[in-house]
Amino acid sequence: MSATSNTWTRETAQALHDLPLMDLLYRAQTVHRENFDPNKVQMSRLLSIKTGGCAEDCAYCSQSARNGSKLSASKLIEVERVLSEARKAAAAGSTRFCMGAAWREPKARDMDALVAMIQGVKDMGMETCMTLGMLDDTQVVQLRDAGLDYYNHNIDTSERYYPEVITTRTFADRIDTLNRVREAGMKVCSGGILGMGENGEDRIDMLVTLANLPEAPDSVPINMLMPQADTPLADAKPVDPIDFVRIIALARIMMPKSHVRLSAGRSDMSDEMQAMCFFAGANSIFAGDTLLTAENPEESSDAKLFAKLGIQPMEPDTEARLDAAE
Ligand code: SAM
Ligand code: DTB
Ligand code: SF4
Repeated sequence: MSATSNTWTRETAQALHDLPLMDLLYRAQTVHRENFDPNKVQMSRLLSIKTGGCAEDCAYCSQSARNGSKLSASKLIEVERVLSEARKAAAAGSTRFCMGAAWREPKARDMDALVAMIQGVKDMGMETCMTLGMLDDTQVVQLRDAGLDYYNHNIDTSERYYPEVITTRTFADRIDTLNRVREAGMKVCSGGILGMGENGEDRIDMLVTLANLPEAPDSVPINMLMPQADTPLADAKPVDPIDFVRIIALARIMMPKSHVRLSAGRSDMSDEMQAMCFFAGANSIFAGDTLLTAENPEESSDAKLFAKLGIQPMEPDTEARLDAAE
């Protein structure tokens, strides 16, 4: 479990963030080495198990029916198809399989298929993760009992900026789902997106909220907006790469025992930027050439990058942290 200090304020976080870059990176790398092997990066494979036609209005998302996106809505895909994709992911070195659905929340009629997917993937020896929208008290128990390891639900941005991005569910709704997941005993994966027009304080406040949860999330995805055609954020201004690296470093320092995931947007990042993110403490990625609907680097180009950097894929979670044997 990830410990949290519970006492981060915007001021203390901002002061770290504003350090000269070399000082910030040195501190982040020091914290990283105290908690993880710095040459190991965890690899997760994503699969969209239900694509498009989502009832929510997230301004960044290609899958929202309200964004007038041209993506047609699919049904929940067959369990067998999920398991065949999971087999390929395991063969390619992924140790976690993350299944995402474009839902506001799962329906009772979907639960049996979701349970079968979790059990089938676990039988292959991979960790399981799902991201299905909001969950109620019954659903968290059903997913936990099926053996779900992680639940991804992002806060996406600061509480202040959130209503500019999503109006169909609140920041508090998201925190409620995160609390339910944690209280049911599953690991929490929660982070956000940079590049949606938020300011520097919003980025810091997002990390303060995450770090001050009753327990810091086990996994913290930091996405760089991938602008999607037909969405309100299609023409958003790109994030400055050094600003992005600073947020990764700050996330590492504020949540020392969490996996910080360099998530969406890697296909628009240079090798050098990704290397700086790993140095700043990122130690998890999505592997495979598609995310949910958007592109991701080819496995072969990630393999080349890892070879150049001397990075190796991390074993499943239990062996990953330096304190795991304690
Ligand atoms: N429907 C579920 C939900 O929103 O909780 C699960 C899937 S949703 C696509 C998961 C996360 O992906 C979002 O919370 C957001 O942080 C990230 N994401 C979605 N579209 C993105 C984009 N265009 N660029 C970067 N990140 C994105
Ligand atoms: C997360 O934070 N990023 C992933 C995962 N959690 C589910 C999703 C990225 C989606 C990128 C846009 C797309 O593929 O449509
Ligand atoms: Fe739906 Fe998730 Fe996309 Fe929001 S981010 S529109 S909830 S699929």
